Amino acid sequence: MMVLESADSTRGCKLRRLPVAALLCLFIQPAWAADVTVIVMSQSRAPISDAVVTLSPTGGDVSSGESPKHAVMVQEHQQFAPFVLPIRVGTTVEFPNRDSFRHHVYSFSPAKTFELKLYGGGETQTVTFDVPGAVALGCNIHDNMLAYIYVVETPYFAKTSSNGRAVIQGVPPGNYEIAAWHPNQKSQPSNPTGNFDVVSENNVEKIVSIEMKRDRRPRQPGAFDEQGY
Ligand SMILES: [Cu+2]
Repeated sequence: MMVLESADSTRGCKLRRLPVAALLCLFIQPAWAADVTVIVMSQSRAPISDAVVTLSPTGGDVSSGESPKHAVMVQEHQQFAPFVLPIRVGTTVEFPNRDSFRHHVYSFSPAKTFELKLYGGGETQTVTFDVPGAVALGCNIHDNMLAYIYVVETPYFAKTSSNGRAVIQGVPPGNYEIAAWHPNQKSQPSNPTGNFDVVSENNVEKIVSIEMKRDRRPRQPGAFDEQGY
């Protein structure tokens, strides 16, 4: 009796102890995909959090792949959260105001110029982002409020956590260009940092270095101009 024990050939099939089901798995097995971990570091080798990592298929076909159609940028405690929100083109972002006072959210960025005029606590406004690029957010009432929405075309993207690591799951076989973006990096927009192949379902780990400005989050009016958005 043949029982398929290979992790390679039974990936995604939970009925590996049944030979008939195992054979069936050979025919209905979905295409494999790999998880790609990208570590983003500064020029001084410090891990960079809140960096957006993208994998763009060589040839530019970004039409396939699933990604969320909705995302949330909260206003709470007189701050935006998260500080950086990566989304795919076409995503609608909700802007719930969870404070007891009003906010007036706006952006002058070319990728999305918009204004959500004064709205109070408990209210939510929505904006759909159709153009790739960095969108710097501010509030007309509270100058300290600052956040970024980074709109990407590819379905393969993730944001680094505090240890500088981002995991992009379910990357199908192919050749990809890696890019990393951070609002405080020296050159804007993001610079592609090279290509690599996903040739097996073995997970891949890559290290990307980006040159950062001084470690600061601009809190003054006019800071957007300095950022070049
Ligand atoms: Cu505000």
